[in-house]
Order: sequence, then structure tokens, then C-alpha cells
Amino acid sequence: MSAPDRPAVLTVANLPPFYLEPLRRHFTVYERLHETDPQAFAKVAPTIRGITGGGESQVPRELMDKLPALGIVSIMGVGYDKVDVPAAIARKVPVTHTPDVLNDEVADLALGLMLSVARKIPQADRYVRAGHWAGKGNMPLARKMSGARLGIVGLGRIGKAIAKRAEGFGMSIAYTGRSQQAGVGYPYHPSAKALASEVDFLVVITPGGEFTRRMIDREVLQALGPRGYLINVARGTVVDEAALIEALQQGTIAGAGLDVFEDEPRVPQALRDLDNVVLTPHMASATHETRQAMADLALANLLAHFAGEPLKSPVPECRAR
Ligand code: NAP
Ligand code: 8YV
Repeated sequence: MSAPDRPAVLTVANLPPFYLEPLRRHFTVYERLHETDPQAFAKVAPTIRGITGGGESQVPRELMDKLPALGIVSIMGVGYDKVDVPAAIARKVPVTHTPDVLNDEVADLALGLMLSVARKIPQADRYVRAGHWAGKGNMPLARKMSGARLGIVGLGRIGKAIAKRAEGFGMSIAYTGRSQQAGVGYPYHPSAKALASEVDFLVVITPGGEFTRRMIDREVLQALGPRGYLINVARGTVVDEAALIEALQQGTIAGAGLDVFEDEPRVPQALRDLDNVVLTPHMASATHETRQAMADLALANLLAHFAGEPLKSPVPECRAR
């Protein structure tokens, strides 16, 4: 039921209860009504003043066009590559996200994937469960991660948290990005290909979207080489998935650890059939602690907006200059 004194907010993702409950206390919440009941949505659309969703949520221009009273888009996630930010800005609608509160969690999973793929931990688990240890003896030897060379594609908030952890493993660290960062001591390479040719593990942690689309292509994978591992905790769009599958099948690279995919939640059968990959279902930030912190920040942005206070964490394009 709608309460006239509460602003109306449309959700564009399946949000967790610990976010939905406080949302319902403060707002009239229309849960994905544009998808579940377009007719009912059309009736309430003029009253909707906020949109909230997750890092993978679509907020296209066409949706905003239907919401004349829209005042804010609050994303519970740091990535917002499917939000049409220029269209929001054109309507003077700020977009907010949840940076920093998930750095540790995503970095932890990146290191977990590196260890998993190099030391074959999931394969080893399957080996023991299948009774092969007693039947076939020890597994083939794995690859050492400590002391290896790490390349980070996108040395931002999360990239730096990954580097900090890798230092603890005695790894050497190098990075690429659109430009060299002042005050960063790690060697800089001008492209992902140049970086890939110098490292054992290439970790991708850039934003998604059109500027990074298929940045990790066949040439980058060839440069990484048959002893190299690719880890993607960014967005599936950043990697050319067909080229990656081919590289894994042909031994062009040694293996991959993937948390994100081009067409989530669908993962190509060809990837699922390979034994030199470790696959996780876009879960890098998915712990109780971190998702709660993300929900709290997404809610805080909505509350600040409707109280006329400064937003907690607008996306860079929407920050006052
Ligand atoms: P951030 O602090 O903005 O860092 C992004 C980094 O990417 C920056 O160092 C930036 O460096 C680099 N970059 C941006 N555009 C680039 C381009 N075209 N080519 C090369 N490098 C580029 O963001 P963050 O908080 O670390 O988050 C990064 C991304 O991780 C998010 O946008 C999201 O997509 C992803 N993520 C995934 C999960 C998950 O569950 N798997 C969870 C959280 C975040 P320059 O500016 O120097 O180019
Ligand atoms: C989550 C993410 O999958 O923050 C991001 O960009 O991809 C992840 O943390 C998502 O945002 C949860 O809503």
C-alpha cells in the first residue's frame, strides 16, 4: 500500500531483505513493478521519485523517460555501468553508488580465485570427494603463487586492496590503467597487452561499460602465455569470452578464475566443461557484513537526497566540480 507522505521508490533488482525492510519503512516501494505489472506501473510512474538497484541493474533512458518526478538513482554496488548516467545528468538526476565498503571483500575473493586456480583447490576438493586419492594416488603438482608476478588491470580502490594482499604473498606488482598514477611505486605498463607479457597472474578490476568492452582480447591472452592465469572480478564485458574459452581450450593460457561473465547468470557450457577454470557466481562482495554495509550506504544516499542533504557517495560524473 502506498503512504502519501512517503516518497515512492522503484526497485530495479531483487534486493535483499536487509535493504528492502528499511526501504519500506521510509518509502512507498514498488518492487520491479515496471517488469512485473507494466499497467500498474504506468499508473504510479508519475509519483516515483527514486530508483534503487544493484551494481548490475539496468537503468536505461527509456525507464527514466517514464518517471517525470525522478530525483535520484541509488545503486547498491560500486559498478554502475548499466545506468545511463548522461541521461540522468541531462534530467539533473544524481546517481549514487557504494564505493570503498566492499574493497576488502572483492580483494579477498580475487586472491581466493588466484590461489584456487593455481593450487587447484576446487579440483582437489572434487578429487577427494570422488575417492580418487585412495584410488589413483596424489594429484598432479600445482603452481606456486607466493613470489609470482601479479599484473593489475585497473589499480583503483579495489585494485590497490588486491595489491596490498599480494604484497603479503611476496608477489611483485605492476599495473595498467588509462594513465600512470602519481605516487604509486609499482611499475606502470601502457596497455593490458604490455602488462600481460610481464606477469604470471593478470587480475582485471576496471569498471565495465563501453570504454573497457573486450579490452582483454585474444592478443592480451597470447601475451599472458601458457604459464599465465587470468582473474576477472570486474565485469564479464571486459573480457572477450569467446577468445578466453579458446585460449583455455588450446592452452594459450594456463587457467582462469572468473567471478563475472558476459551474459550472467548464464555461463557458457564450454567454460563449465573446462578443468583449468574456477567459476564463481558474481559473489565477490557477497558476505553478510559487506552487503549490509552496501545496503546501509545505498539507503543513506536516498535518505540524504529526500532530506535535502549532501549525498554520501555520488558517482564521479555527478560530483560537484
Ligand atoms: P575505481 O576505484 O574507480 O577503479 C577503477 C580502476 O580502473 C581505476 O584505477 C582506473 O584507472 C581503471 N580504469 C578505468 N577505466 C579504464 C580503462 N578504460 N582502461 C584501463 N583502466 C581503466 O573502482 P573500484 O571501486 O576499484 O571498482 C572497480 C570495478 O570493479 C567496479 O566498477 C565494478 O565493475 C567491479 N566490481 C565487481 C564486483 C564483483 O562482485 N565481482 C564487486 C565490486 C566491484 P585510470 O582512471 O587510471 O584509468
Ligand atoms: C554486486 C558489484 O554484485 O558492486 C558491484 O559493482 O558488482 C557487486 O558488488 C552488486 O552490486 C550487488 O548489488
